[in-house]
Amino acid sequence: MRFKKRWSVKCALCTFGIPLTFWLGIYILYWELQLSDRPDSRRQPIKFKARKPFKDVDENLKLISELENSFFKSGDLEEGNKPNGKTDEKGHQEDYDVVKTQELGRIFNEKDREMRDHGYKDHAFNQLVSDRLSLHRKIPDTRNELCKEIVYPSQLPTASIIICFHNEAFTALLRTVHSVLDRSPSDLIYEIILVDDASIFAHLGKKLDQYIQKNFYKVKLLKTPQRLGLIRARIYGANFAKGQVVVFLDSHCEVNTQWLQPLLAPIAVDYHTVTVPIIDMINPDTFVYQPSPLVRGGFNWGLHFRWDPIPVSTNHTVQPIKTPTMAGGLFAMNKTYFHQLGAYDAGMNIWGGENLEISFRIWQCGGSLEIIPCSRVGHIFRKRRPYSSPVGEDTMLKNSIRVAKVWMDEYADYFFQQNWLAKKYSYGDISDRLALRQRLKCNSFKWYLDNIYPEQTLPDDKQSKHLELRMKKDVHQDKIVRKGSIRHLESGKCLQTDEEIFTKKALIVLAPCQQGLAKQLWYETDESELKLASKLCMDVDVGKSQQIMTRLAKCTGLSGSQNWIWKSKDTAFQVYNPTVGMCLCSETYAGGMYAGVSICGETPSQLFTFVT
Ligand code: UD2
Ligand code: MN
Repeated sequence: MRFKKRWSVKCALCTFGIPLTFWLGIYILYWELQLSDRPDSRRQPIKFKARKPFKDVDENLKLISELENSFFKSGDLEEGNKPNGKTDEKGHQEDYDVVKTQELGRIFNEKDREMRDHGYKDHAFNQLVSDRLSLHRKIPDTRNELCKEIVYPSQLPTASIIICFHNEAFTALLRTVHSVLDRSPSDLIYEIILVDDASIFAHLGKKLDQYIQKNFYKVKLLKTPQRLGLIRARIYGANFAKGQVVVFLDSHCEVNTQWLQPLLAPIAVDYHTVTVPIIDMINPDTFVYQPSPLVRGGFNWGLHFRWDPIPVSTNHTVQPIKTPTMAGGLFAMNKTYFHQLGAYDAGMNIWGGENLEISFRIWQCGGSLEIIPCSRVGHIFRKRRPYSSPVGEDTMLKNSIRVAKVWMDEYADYFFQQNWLAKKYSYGDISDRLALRQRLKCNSFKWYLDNIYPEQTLPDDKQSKHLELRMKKDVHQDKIVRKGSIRHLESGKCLQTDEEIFTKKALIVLAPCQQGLAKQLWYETDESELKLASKLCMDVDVGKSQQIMTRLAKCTGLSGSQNWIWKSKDTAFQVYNPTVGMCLCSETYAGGMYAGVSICGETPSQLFTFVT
């Protein structure tokens, strides 16, 4: 018996064990080879370790490989979820229509929701929508009709387009590049220089290299040796430029029809002219493209850039408009002049202040800065910056001190009076910049205020406070479409604020309906906002948690998280929010009933009626 048992064990080992070990070995070998062969291999991100300036290396690498694994699948639309517009061969939406674009953020499942939240964390805009849009999508031509009649000279200087980026979303970056190639005469584009400012995301590694190699021949990709910040990264890029004009763009733009010729033409006439397009708004939540009004650049004494109305005397719709300052991201300048004028202040770190510095310098040292109404470029305006300074420095403050000390003479005092922190903040050595100012024999700041920005008021000027207030005042006037209460069909309750009607951030709850109660009186505007008592708007916190609550917030007047689109569902309506891509619903929490949002579906908790 014992003998038999031992034999049967041996037999089993021979028959199953040995072949099993053999095949297991082959299998492991196969996968090893596969992995090292694959361009997106999980080993790939390790390459990025060497140039990573962050402390939490392992945390980041983990995140990178997670992202890498889910990347590209994110924007892919499953059968049945395809956008209802014209799509390219990959199913990404190509044509433009506000309603269709708003649909692109729709969340179909948990994976979508995760992707969207990841995108917000990394980029502060809705990456899910960006990934679902074609890289060649159409955008509305927002120019004044008169612009279309202008004929530009056939001989214009060539441009080097310089786009710096740090951790940009793959599709937003490539859409910027494609829009330039799609909407510029090719003989005017000498090259496009992409400057990768020490990005750590895997999709900006081999995947980007390969995409560039396969799809472009005028695009050069440079990598900064370490994180330089946007100011030094631009200098770095400009040093490689070979075109006659350098044109800077942020890495999340879409240039509009015939954007380049109007920027180059004034430079061809006088190379001291620096030109800026009108910056249209790409909504960070929905990617809806909205035209910007005609305004020009100014600043306040805290040295923050602001938009100013255009003085009536110079109210052009087509002609260039002289502007005291520029927003910073998008402009064109003769390359030699850019260097002659001192490029940028290389002592400035990461972000902020360089736009006022170059504006003051252009004007004070003999140049001219103009907004070109016939050139329009869309830019994703984010509500926050998704990156920080590696050493935690307040770079805006540091850079602004350098601006004040170098260019503003006695007027610098106004800045320091407003900014007590600035008095003690370390700002580095400015001797080179002071020498530059001497060498170029630049005018005083008083000259600049008197001649270029006479509209500017001083802080101790009574009129100034009045003007600031006027500028802050919401110029956006809505049309009310209907007013009444919003009734939840399932519970029969009505939406109302949890607190007073003027209390910001108050949660929206479901309470017994009471006719005429101000807390339940909603005004729907022609921009699809829901204003309570005509003051605050129903809004949602996006990308923060699983359970998203609705709250009251200051009306922004922009399409986005405050948009509520009523979609008929036989007996009642679903109320769709294009920013979160989900529908208004009732949520029960700690015994109370709240208004939240959830994935749109056939559920009675999402049905509402507007009772006028
Ligand atoms: C605005 C400008 C921006 C710049 C900034 C002030 C527009 C449309 N944008 O802020 O160009 O003038 O004001 O400094 O006028 N980047 C790097 N390295 C970094 C940080 C950022 O390359 O360390 C890139 C970034 O990926 C982007 C560009 O610099 O392409 C501008 O940064 P932003 O988009 O965060 O700045 P924005 O638009 O808030
Ligand atoms: Mn930007």
